[in-house]
Amino acid sequence: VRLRAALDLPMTLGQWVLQQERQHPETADLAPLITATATAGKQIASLVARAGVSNLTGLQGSVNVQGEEQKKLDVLTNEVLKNALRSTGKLGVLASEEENEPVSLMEEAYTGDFIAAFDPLDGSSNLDAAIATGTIFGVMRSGEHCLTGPEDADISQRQMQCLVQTLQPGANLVAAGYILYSSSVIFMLSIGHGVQGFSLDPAIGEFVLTHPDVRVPERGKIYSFNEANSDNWDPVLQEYIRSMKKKGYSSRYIGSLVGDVHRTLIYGGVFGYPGDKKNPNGKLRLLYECAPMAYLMEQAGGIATTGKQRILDIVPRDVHQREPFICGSPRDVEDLLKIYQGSM
Ligand code: AHM
Ligand code: MG
Repeated sequence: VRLRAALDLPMTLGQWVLQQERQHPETADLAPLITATATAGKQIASLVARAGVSNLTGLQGSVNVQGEEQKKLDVLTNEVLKNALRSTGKLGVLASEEENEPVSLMEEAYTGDFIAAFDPLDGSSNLDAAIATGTIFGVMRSGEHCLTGPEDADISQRQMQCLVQTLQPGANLVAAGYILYSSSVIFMLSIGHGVQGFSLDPAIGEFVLTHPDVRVPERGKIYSFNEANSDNWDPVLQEYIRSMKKKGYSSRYIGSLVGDVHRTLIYGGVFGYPGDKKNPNGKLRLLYECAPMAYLMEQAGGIATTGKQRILDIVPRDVHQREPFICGSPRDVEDLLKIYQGSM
């Protein structure tokens, strides 16, 4: 009996990928990207865990295109993830929070039939206090022009086609996920057939399936907003939070999107970074923060909205575009949407 129990180990991510290839052959070509992301996740987890020891806390001394001071680990983790993904030969373009413009990989790609957008180390302002951080990513398919191009198109024309294709709505995602660096390292992933969660087993150095078929609870008991901004919120949101307090909800807010969304997926409730008078579009970036999280939330039975529009329907105009973002348990988010509809 003890032997059987010892052999009854959870499935590894590698085994799960092989299983998916059989069950959903149309997803088979995603396998190298998933494997590369998982490997980068393990490398980043190790860098984050050792940040204090290896003098990797603090600022790099540079500013990204959004005017944010880059941390040493923002820059390093961007390289780790970028190199892991480009080594698959599958990417035509990648877009990152830490890159001013999308990066074309057409010249070095083997097939180049995917586009990836990512935030390599989200919540990095929490890092020096050893608070949870995460990696967020989304993958889309690139169109034909990106691969072969019109016969007469030169490489620069094709590259331009590819770059434009970065601006696809979240509804076009074929895979999205996050890796949470916290008391455990958790890889949450969807390739369009629900959400699966894998935990890094330090004993074998592999992600193993610990959260099969994640479903967000229909309703939760937690709301998660940066309430310091509430004086500048619209009256609907202010009323919504007041009603939650009356219903006895608790408040939890880490200020690390991956941690806050992960808790919302597991325990239920609502998380939001809304627009306000000072920042009408909030803070979170559509392409590599809101859209992948919205994809996971919907795949787990939840809702993700700006309050007025489904996140996955928004067509980006810019790689670093921000959008108000509210997501979570269907009943909790519907309560907010009802107040918005009543106010129109
Ligand atoms: P970052 O990508 O520069 O780390 O910023 C995004 C982070 C999210 O993780 C989090 O939800 C949000 O910023 C918190 O912002 P605030 O400190 O304004 O509450
Ligand atoms: Mg971020």
